[in-house]
Amino acid sequence: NTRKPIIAGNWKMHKTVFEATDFVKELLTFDVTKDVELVVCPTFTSLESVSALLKDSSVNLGAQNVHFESQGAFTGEISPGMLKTIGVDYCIIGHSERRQYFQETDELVNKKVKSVLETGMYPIMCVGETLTERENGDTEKVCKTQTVEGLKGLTAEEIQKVVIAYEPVWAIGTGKSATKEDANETIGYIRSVVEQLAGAEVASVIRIQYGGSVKPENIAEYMSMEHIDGALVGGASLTVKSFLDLTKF
Ligand code: G2H
Repeated sequence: NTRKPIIAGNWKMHKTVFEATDFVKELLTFDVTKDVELVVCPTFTSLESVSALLKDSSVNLGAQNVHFESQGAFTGEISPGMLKTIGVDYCIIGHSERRQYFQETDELVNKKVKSVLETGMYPIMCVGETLTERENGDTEKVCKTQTVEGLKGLTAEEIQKVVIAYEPVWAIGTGKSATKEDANETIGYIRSVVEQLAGAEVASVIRIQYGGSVKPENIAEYMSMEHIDGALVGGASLTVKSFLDLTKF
């Protein structure tokens, strides 16, 4: 396929602005491959400083969350326009930690996805089943609902701009990763759901990542699979060496 792989580092609630800028300065001393799109997703407090450093590089910048309104009385929230203004390219939406600890619903995810696209950024929309759901045989049902509801009301042209991250919740930060076959099968299924929504053409170009305990030791396995277009990586994205090693597959 012709889809460009995308490796995104989700730093979660790690790194002060000093640690974040040190990381990026070190990262930029290396020749970063152009065959893989690299994205770093620091916390809000580091976005502007990191953005300034990444300005003339091929590495892209992502936020980990966003509000769907453009402005208003929403104490503590940050709008898509505020992110776009400081050079943010991507926004992770509906990560399972946000669904689990901050009660994010498919409806909210959908509002955020729409708002991010309207602002001219690209959503990285996360979907994935919990362990109980997997054990009940509901993996496809859950992924389908989250994909359909998350992309609701979008045109095919808009859907094409979305990156989907399939992250089985039981594999996140647990050291337990899905087998490459399981991940590929579910991602292939998600691609078929996209086809139902937006047609075969969009389904063939939309990028779908795998996420959940991806590390340099297993990245090549995932990347060898037909439907897997990259990875959303937490723990293994936190050091420059490990992050760069994720591009060697
Ligand atoms: C899944 C992933 C990053 P980790 O949350 O999105 O984290 O790679 O640490 O499992």
